[in-house]
Amino acid sequence: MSSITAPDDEASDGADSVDVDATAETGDAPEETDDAEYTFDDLSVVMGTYNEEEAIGTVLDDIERVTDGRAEVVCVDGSSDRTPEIAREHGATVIEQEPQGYGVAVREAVLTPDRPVVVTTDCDDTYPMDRLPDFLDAINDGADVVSGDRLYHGAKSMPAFNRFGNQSFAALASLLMGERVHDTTTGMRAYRREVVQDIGWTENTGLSAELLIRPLMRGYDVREEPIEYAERLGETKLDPIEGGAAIAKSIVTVCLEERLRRF
Ligand SMILES: Nc1nc2c(ncn2[C@@H]2O[C@H](COP(=O)(O)OP(=O)(O)OP(=O)(O)O)[C@@H](O)[C@H]2O)c(=O)[nH]1
Ligand SMILES: [Mg+2]
Repeated sequence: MSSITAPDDEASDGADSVDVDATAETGDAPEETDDAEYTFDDLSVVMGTYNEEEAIGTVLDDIERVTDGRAEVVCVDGSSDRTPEIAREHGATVIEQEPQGYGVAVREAVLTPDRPVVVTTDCDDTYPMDRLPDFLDAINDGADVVSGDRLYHGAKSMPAFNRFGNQSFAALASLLMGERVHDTTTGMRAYRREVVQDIGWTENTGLSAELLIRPLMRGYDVREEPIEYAERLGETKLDPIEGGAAIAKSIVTVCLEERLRRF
C-alpha cells in the first residue's frame, strides 16, 4: 500500500515537502531513473495563456530572472489581446490555439517541450517562480512529479469559496485514492518529461487534478511542496460553479478509471 507523510507529522529537520511516495503497485513507474543532475538548461516552463496581458510580462520576467534566462518558455495561447506579442518579445515560444479551455491548452503545453523537466504554471502571477530551483532540486532528488501545495500556508489571497472548493477536491481525491493529498488543483508542478509523455490525458477543466492523480495511482514518486500563492493579476478564466463541478467530475472519473486499470 502507498504511504504519505502528512505535514504535521514531518520530522523536525526543517524539511517542508510532503512525500507522497507511492510504491509501484501497478508497475508503471520506472524503478529508478538515471543520476543526471538537471539544470535550468534542461527546464521548460509551460502555460496556457488566454488574455493575460496584465500578468504575462511579470511572469516571464520572473522566470528569466530566476533561471538566468536559461529555461525555455512555452505559451499555448488563445488570446485576443497583446499577450502573444508580449510573450514573443520575452523570447517565449508561442503556439496559437483557439480557446477551448484550460486543459486543452495545458495538455498541448506539457507535450510540446523536448527538455527533460517540464514545469507548469498559470500566467496570472499567482505562482512563485522564485521556487523553480526548489522544484528542480526535488526532481534531481528523484521525484517524478513535484506538486505545489497552495493550501499548506493558508492561501489567504485565494477567494474563500475557491479555497473551500480546493480543500474539498483534495479531500475527495484523497478518499478515492486512499492517499492523502492536500492540493489537487494547483497549477504549479514539475514533471519528468516521461511522465507527461507516457500517460494519456483526457480531462479539460479537471486536467490539473488528473495530472496529479494518474501518476500517483500508477506508483510514480509524487511529492507535494508547500508554496505561497498570490492574488491574481487580470480576470479569472474559470467559472467557480461550472468549473468546480467539472473538476469534481474529473476527480471521480479519473480515480475510478485508475482503480479499474489495476485489474
Ligand atoms: N490558451 C488557453 N489558455 C487558457 C484557457 N483557459 C484558461 N487558460 C489559461 O490557463 C491558466 C489558468 O486559468 P485561470 O483563469 O488562472 O484559472 P484558475 O487558476 O483556476 O483561476 P484563478 O484562481 O482566478 O487564477 C491561465 O494562465 C489562463 O490564461 C483557454 O481556453 N486557452
Ligand atoms: Mg490561475
